[in-house]
Amino acid sequence: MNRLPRLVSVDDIAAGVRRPAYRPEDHAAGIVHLGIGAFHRAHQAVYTDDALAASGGDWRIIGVSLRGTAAADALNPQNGLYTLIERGEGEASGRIIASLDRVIAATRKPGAALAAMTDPAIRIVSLTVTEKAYGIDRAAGGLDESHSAVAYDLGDPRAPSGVLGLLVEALRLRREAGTPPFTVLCCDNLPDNGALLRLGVVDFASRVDPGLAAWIETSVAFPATMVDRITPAVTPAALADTARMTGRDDQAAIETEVFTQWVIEDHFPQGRPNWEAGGAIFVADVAPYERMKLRMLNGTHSMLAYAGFLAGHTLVRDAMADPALSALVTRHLKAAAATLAPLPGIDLTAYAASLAARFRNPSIAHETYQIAMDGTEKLPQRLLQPALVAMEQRQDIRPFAFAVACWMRYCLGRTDDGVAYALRDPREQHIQAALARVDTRDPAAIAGTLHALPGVFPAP
Ligand code: CS2
Repeated sequence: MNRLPRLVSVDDIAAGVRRPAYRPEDHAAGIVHLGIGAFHRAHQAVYTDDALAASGGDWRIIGVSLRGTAAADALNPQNGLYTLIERGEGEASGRIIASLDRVIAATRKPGAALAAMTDPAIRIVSLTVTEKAYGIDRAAGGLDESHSAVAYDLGDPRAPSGVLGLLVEALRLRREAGTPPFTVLCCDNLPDNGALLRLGVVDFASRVDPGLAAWIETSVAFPATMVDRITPAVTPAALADTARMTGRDDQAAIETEVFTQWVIEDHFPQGRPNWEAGGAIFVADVAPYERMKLRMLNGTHSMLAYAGFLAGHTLVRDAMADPALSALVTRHLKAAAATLAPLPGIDLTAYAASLAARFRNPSIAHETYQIAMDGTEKLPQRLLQPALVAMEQRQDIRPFAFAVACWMRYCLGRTDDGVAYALRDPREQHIQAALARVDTRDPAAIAGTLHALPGVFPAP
């Protein structure tokens, strides 16, 4: 097949694909986003696209890749444009997103991320960098000095490359220049994500300059958010579909489900886009929504990912087609819901049913192996915290115990047929070394060893 021309302009798209209702070049950037992966492009960038169309403003996004260069190489030649494919029942729909201004590959251009973050035009720095990138010790409530990026940046705080180091240095430079601070918007699946990131940033700053730490505490806003949209890693098949749909070669296309949700604490001293236009909900306290999503969606997702992967299912939808696994999903959703306080206006039974339907979505190919990644970073908020609540409330904890047991079995790194796989967890080496010392046919020995991993399980 001849190569199609590359997507470079909102004007040359096939009919049937939705175009932005604004001219991208009319809007300057107001947001820097760290971690410009599939999820950001399927979620916050889409709300911003809706906000620009509805209310205008200088709110386009400068994306930053902290590790790779693939996003920059895919998006910059396309002027930041990409296709969003939404898949639900019926036909998939395509839409061009124009809220992204450009992408900085931080490893290629040291200093470029800081330059963008210190530009007075930037009023929000948002993040989707995954749980493991922060370097915050959640059990101790402060900096994790053993985290490689944290250790490195503490050694050379003026030339940072990690998340906390970049935020602190950018805020230091803004303070020095008399530029108002940006609002820091954490969009990762972490409990109390705003407060948690604030804790990490302030603790890092206190090692560099206590005056700066005090200024951050009083002057910088860290609103909490709950983000939700199931977005699988992009596949070559999705890119081929996009080409058929748009008539353009788009190397940055994203496919996602139709459902999307964003609940945000409304605390943006330097202003914000009109994200309500995309359906975002602003509330005073995000925590109950976040707990609901982490325990019901993400906790059940993790259980299904481990159990499904071990049972030989590559995709979530195939695992859901297995009656035994789907019964476990129903059981887990019910147990997780029972740990939550009632939320006005939310029917948890209906929410559970909608989650099961989303997991079953036949047009979304979400890999169990993708969700299984980084278990030590995910288990605490998804499974262990609700298990503690269930224990306190004298509810059945077996669904949580089962899910944790599946993770433990997964940690052995070998299927029942003896096929080895990589754990893909920041503590992978630690887990492997610890398990190498025990008899892996002895469940109590495995459980004891994994319980002893520092900072994962709550203290007895
Ligand atoms: C998933 C999430 O990969 C995972 O761990 O549970 O990415 C999930 O798909 C999203 O949080 C949905 O909003």
